[in-house]
Amino acid sequence: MKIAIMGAMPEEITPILERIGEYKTTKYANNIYYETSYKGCELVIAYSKIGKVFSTLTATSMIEHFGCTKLLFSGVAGGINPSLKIGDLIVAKKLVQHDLDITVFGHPMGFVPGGSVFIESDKEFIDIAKDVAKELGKTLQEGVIATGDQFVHDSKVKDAIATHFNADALEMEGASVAVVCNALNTPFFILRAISDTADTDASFSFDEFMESSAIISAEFVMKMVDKIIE
Ligand code: 4EZ
Repeated sequence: MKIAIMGAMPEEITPILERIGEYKTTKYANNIYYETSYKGCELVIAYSKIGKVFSTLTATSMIEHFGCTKLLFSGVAGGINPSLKIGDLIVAKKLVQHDLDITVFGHPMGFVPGGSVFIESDKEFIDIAKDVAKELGKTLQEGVIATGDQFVHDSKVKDAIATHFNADALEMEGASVAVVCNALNTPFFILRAISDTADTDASFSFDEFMESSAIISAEFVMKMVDKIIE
């Protein structure tokens, strides 16, 4: 078994690399991939850079070039659901591209012919996550994550995404990774810890909390890896 662990920004994977200690670095497709053997299981770790295009490239490379058969994403997100506070964890039950818009042709938001509005994540991984949360005594919310190529910092924009997709959190990579994994039959899991609430002070909140929230998510994902390879 070879597991891909990805984030979008360096801060999202650094806690994982620090925990692992030794790894081999390989350059591929304008990115760096960190390969290691962890408790007898092969891991490929990388941050993609921000947004749907870079995350698509990295997820595809990890599966098609590096041969990963499962993918775990760790990172931070803007909270929509008011029950999500800074540092809280949310796992995606399903994901949607909130900025995919050919509605003028009568299609629903987030839909293009041949695709689907929502993509569901792997149920087994969600069950493992629930077990991990229980063991750690942590609350883990499950919900809809909306992805788009913009850092949302406006309650009106946030509310529109919330209403339209019933979304609980938003970020910039999850749904594109989901599209790749779904197409390539690779079980995947998207975990995010809240760094801000996507309104006017989102950028300040992000700057203050992204590092601590990224650590919360990364530590949880490593506990998941421990359980998956158990
Ligand atoms: C994107 N990521 C943010 C990248 C910000 C700054 C240099 C997560 C995220 C997010 N995405 C946290 N809060 C968000 C928000 N309010 N809108 C979109 O995945 C890069």
